[in-house]
Amino acid sequence: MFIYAGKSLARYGFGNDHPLGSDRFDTFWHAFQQSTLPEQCTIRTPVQGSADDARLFHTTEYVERVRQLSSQGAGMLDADTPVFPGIFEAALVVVGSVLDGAAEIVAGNTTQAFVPIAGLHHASRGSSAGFCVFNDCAIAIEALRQRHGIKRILYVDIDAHHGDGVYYAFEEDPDLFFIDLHEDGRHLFPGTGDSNERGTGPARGTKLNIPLPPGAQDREFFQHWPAISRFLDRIQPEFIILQCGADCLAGDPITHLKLSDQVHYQTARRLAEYARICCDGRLLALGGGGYNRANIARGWLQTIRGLLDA
Ligand code: ZLS
Ligand code: ZN
Repeated sequence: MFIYAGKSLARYGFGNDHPLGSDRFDTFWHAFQQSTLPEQCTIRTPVQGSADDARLFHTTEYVERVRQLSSQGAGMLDADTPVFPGIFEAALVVVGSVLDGAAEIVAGNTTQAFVPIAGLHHASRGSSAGFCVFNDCAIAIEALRQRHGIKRILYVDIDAHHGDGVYYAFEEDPDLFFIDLHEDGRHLFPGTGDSNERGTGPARGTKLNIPLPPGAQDREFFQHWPAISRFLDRIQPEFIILQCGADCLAGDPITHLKLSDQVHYQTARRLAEYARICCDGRLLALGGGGYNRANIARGWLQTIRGLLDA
């Protein structure tokens, strides 16, 4: 398994007074190095993507707006996403690393890759949202199609927040299979992801939105797995993307789910076992949210363990 790690990835953060602070990568990296996982992983240097990479999904106007604000070094992209000097380059490192991971998997140099900090699932084609400048998940989907000829992709998201940027971009796309377990939108951003949102037109039935009530525990999470297994049984993806946000764990300061890191371990392990059957094990994992420092380390490390144990 490839793990993307290095100072350039750590630059994607909004400082100490913001939930998505600049210390999240270091928290992960410290815990990773204290564990026995490095023996089983290959560390890869983060790669800075290009504006063209971002434009696989985003509009030229939006990419140029981010570049412009970044060089000004201040302002707001949206109410949750402040600008800092170099934010354009920092966001492109996330994108480039995710695209490198996808390309390495497709090339057969590894079957699995993990990119911490990535999984910025709220940005839409023309705008940022909720701490997310470029939607690396959606960019990876477009790259797999446009550059690697891979059409049928499964996207799974266990971040506490609904992956609206991915869902709405591919709502009508019958070849993008989507499973998203999240805290329901009554008290949580972005407010979407109702269970009746199952894809539209030719894509009806290709998406599974599973809202969980505030305070939900592991039992409620695993209760949905028989339905998830039935869904997996009838699709045949060629590639799997897992957004494994750690903000669904008990103790997160901005969400209300009370899950344990067993959800990360089990989700990763089951999907990696499924990947071996349907797509030669090809799975790209993206870190996602997580705002309690101990939880980031636990959720992401358990994801890596689950992937390796499969
Ligand atoms: O999924 O809840 C909101 C939107 C608001 C409340 C906050 N104000 C600032 C804007 C309007 C309704 N936004 C969420 C976004 C959560 C994004 C999650 C990303 C991901 O995990 C993937 C990486 C939100 N929750 C908490 C905050 N924003 C928030 C709390 C505290 C602060 C400080 C810094 C910034 C402004 C004041 C901020 C945001
Ligand atoms: Zn989140």
